[in-house]
Amino acid sequence: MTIKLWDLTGAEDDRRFSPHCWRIKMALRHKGLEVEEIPWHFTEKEAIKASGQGAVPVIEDQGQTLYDSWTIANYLDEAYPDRPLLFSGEEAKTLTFFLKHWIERSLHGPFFRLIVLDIEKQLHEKDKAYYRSSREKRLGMTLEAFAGDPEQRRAALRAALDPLRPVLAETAFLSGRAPGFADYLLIAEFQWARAVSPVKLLEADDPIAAWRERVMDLFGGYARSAVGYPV
Ligand SMILES: N[C@@H](CCC(=O)N[C@@H](CS)C(=O)NCC(=O)O)C(=O)O
Repeated sequence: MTIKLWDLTGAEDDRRFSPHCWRIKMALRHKGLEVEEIPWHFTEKEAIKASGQGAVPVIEDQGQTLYDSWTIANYLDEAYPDRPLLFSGEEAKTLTFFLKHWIERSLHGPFFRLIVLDIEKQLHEKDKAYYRSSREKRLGMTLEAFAGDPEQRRAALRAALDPLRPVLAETAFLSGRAPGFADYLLIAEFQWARAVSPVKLLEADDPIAAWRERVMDLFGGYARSAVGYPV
């Protein structure tokens, strides 16, 4: 049975920029499950009300509605244990849980600062005022004040990414020899940026850039073929 996924989009239906949805889109390809990706805009809360909250990813599978990317990833391994696993075992799951929180607390902010204004430009007209007011309320300042100087922000992101470099200089994937959910957590941040912003995030000789190429090549170049700017 086809899994339904509500996936955030911009003015164009195929500009899919949600990092949390990218985690799940990669996870679904990893598991080889069939998916119908339904374009969704920030203000279309009604369409996902069965989930009892207002954020995506939301999936519908076998009569169940689920939300939250971590919950969904765990569900996919539990519901489809015979398909390739996203977590190779308890230890991998715990370390990946750490990575999720490190990404959310230490990386997501520097990415967001760099692309916060580019996101707004790509949104559907009906989402623009909601995006600005909800984010400015959360940040306690205007989007412009939060964005600050782009060169400084780029340097701050490159510095924030630093703990990944010694790891990715030695191993093909964050999950080891083969990719897993850890890799999808990280590629999701880069796919978010690439979908909305032309800014060059990494130098060509950065080990993270080589890893990004490898992950973008997975599943027949699925991530690479998404609408966005070249990296
Ligand atoms: N913890 C959630 C976060 C989901 C989330 O924040 N999704 C954003 C899109 S990336 C969203 O739908 N926001 C709705 C809104 O801002 O109204 C997860 O990992 O799934």
